[in-house]
Amino acid sequence: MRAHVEEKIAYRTCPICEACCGLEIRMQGDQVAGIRGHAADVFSAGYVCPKGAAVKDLHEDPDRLRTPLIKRDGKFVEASWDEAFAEIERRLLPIIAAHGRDAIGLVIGNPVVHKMGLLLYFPRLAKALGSKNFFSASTLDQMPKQLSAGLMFGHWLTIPVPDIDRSDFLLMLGANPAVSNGSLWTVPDFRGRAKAMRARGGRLIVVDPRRNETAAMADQHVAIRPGADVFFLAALVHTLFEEKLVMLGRLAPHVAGVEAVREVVAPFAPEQVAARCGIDAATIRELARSLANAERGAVYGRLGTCTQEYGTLVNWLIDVANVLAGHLDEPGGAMFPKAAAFQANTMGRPGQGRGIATGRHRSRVSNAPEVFGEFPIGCLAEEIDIAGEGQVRALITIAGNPVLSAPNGARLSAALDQLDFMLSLDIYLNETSRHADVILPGTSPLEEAHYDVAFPQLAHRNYARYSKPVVPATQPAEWEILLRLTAILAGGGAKADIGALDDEFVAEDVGRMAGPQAPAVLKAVEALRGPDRLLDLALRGGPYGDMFGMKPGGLNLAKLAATPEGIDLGALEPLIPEVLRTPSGKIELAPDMLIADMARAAADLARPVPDLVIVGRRQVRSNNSWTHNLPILAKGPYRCTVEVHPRDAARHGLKHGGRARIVNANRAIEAQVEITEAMLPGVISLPHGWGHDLPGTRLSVASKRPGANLNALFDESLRDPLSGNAVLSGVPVEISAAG
Ligand SMILES: Nc1nc2c(c(=O)[nH]1)N[C@H]1C(S)=C(S)[C@@H](COP(=O)(O)OP(=O)(O)OC[C@H]3O[C@@H](n4cnc5c(=O)[nH]c(N)nc54)[C@H](O)[C@@H]3O)O[C@H]1N2
Ligand SMILES: Nc1nc2c(c(=O)[nH]1)N[C@H]1C(S)=C(S)[C@@H](COP(=O)(O)OP(=O)(O)OC[C@H]3O[C@@H](n4cnc5c(=O)[nH]c(N)nc54)[C@H](O)[C@@H]3O)O[C@H]1N2
Ligand code: SF4
Ligand SMILES: [Mo]
Repeated sequence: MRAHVEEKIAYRTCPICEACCGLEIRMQGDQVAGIRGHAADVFSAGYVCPKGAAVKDLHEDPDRLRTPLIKRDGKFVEASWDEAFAEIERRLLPIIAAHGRDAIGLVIGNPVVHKMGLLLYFPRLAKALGSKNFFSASTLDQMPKQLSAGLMFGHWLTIPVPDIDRSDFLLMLGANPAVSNGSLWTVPDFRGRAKAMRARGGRLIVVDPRRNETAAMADQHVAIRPGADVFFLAALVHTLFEEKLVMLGRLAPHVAGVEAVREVVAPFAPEQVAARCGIDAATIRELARSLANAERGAVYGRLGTCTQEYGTLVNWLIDVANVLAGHLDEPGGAMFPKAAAFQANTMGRPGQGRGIATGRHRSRVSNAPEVFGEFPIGCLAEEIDIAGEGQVRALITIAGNPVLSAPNGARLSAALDQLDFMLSLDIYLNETSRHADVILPGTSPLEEAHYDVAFPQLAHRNYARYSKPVVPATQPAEWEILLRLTAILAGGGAKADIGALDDEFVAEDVGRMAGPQAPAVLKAVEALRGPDRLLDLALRGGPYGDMFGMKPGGLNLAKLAATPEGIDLGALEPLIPEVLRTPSGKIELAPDMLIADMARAAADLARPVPDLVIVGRRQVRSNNSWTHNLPILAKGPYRCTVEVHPRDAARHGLKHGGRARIVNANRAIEAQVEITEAMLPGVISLPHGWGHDLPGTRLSVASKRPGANLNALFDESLRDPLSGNAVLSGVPVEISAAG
């Protein structure tokens, strides 16, 4: 007879992508019986994708690490937490003593932003480490947008997002939210919202070299040559000026640099760029007119606009177009969220700030400028494998898999093997962590509380939501692991009292922020520890907060925790000028760095179009490099296919379902061919994050269908020089039938 197990329902924000859907989790005792969308969730209203349900598989995955591993004589052996921390201290500190702090590199991966404990505590570790060799997935992803937004609006995270529910015109470049569910734009159920917009008579236009799933549901697909967005947008902005469509409206007194923009786009008439873009001039002009004439519209660009040589320029021109067409900070246009907690643009003096700077220090080998405190991740391998003063000799990775997710993993793999010591905080023994000397297991997302620290700053509607842990902890929380590492790096030792260290840090933070009120503020949160305490502080002192009792009815953690469906904080509202943090207090439409970089683009306009280039794509049942081990997502049709237009297939002798060899200089991979009209001729597409056939991993499901690693084709030194972002798109390749 089976013992009676109690059923209960728990709620947890999905930890996988930026849509941040609310999950409803049916529990039988400590077992997950099923997961679906939380219908009463104020933000996602029951929407989920197949990855949400896969959180069950993630929680249960037998390959997910549950004990620390230490490599002894080339083999991983299980170790206790005490042994693992002692080993880290024993190995790491002598390297710092002999070679200084820059000898330790730090790599932060994408899942960090989806876990409250990791996101709030890695900065403490980074600070204690004090190394300039800091790298993250940001330079494989969104750094160009952060840089352009930082220069224009004064803060790295003051990024406008389309107010889709009130919009009637959306021009989208290099994004596929119908599959990705949105990025730098937290918008659960994009499809539903886009359909509603179209039903209202609105127009969705997708500019992309692939007729992607979003283009397939759009009013218009404009097929652009990869990497030509800078020319397309310069021509669009040119047209706004030429046809007298510029309307600054309410923003006029808050915008600087309009004339400089007019001058710099002058050479880019639509007729001049049409050939390079593969888009005729009439279409560009029509889009400019439609954008300007739209009552409520926005231009939005995402990953495909960042992973190219002119990423920062493209992302800047997107917002230039929003400003000039009168859509920035207008309802139904591109607006700024106002997050309930943790956001610098709701702190300090409204309307003015220090702005941002880059290049405060440079990387040792390539002299790449620091951007937002980071070096380009493309520089990681050379910082390790090129000997010399200041070389990286040890590495800490936190939820990152750069061997697959960054270009030229082969060089990086070889470099990782040369390290004196490597530590990974990860849930898997995978392509990157296999190189570590110590792996500390991350937690199942169901074991820890959660608040979306980053995404409300990018959400199409203001909201706040908190999830309690769903199951009891079976190991130290990730924030505790990070604090212990912080203690080790700060010299406090592996056995430090991390509770006391946490108290010290919080007292310091509060002292800085609350001045004479600090003791009362600390008293107000004295019952809390860890991320919860930081969250309560941030909520209560934030723009909707209860001000520690001074504003009764305001937000605090207790109130949020009692509301698992979340609290809706309303539609986005105009925030200019208060959101600005530029030194001038204006929107800087023409930052010097960007105006100067336009010369690089201009010189490139006549470059001949390569015969064949490759771009990436995302798929509903896959998330970057780490969900291929989850059975529910791994099943079904084979996915790591190279999409090829029929014309290219014919000219290269490729057969549907056959194998192709894809070559870039001396790098080659093989992939299964999928012939489709979705591709622009001359462009092929392969998803990234695959290539699970490397030895020494523990990914029993993923390794059965390893797929090909797109990034193995790419040169790690190719990047947008301003932001340091890797070029992962539009790279020339050759293709042929494989034997
Ligand atoms: N060619 C090409 N390359 C790309 C992209 C592309 O479009 N094309 N996209 C880029 C983008 S946008 C991104 S964000 C990067 C992502 O690149 P990475 O930041 O390297 O992220 P992932 O590949 O998702 O790997 C995540 C790692 O975190 C681990 N992990 C997962 N969950 C947890 C957890 O809860 N705790 C801990 N401690 N670890 C966890 C996983 O096991 C894995 O090792 O890839 C980039 N690479
Ligand atoms: N299912 C799923 N969802 C995800 C992820 C995932 O791996 N799987 N990853 C998450 C992450 S980390 C991120 S950052 C987001 C990214 O989410 P999105 O920004 O929506 O990125 P993608 O879906 O990769 O779509 C990028 C598009 O850019 C196009 N493109 C490529 N090169 C160019 C170019 O030069 N110009 C133009 N105009 N277009 C180009 C590609 O064809 C593709 O359609 O997705 C997140 N959501
Ligand atoms: S769209 Fe899917 S993966 Fe993304 S948060 Fe929602 S359920 Fe999770
Ligand atoms: Mo990303």
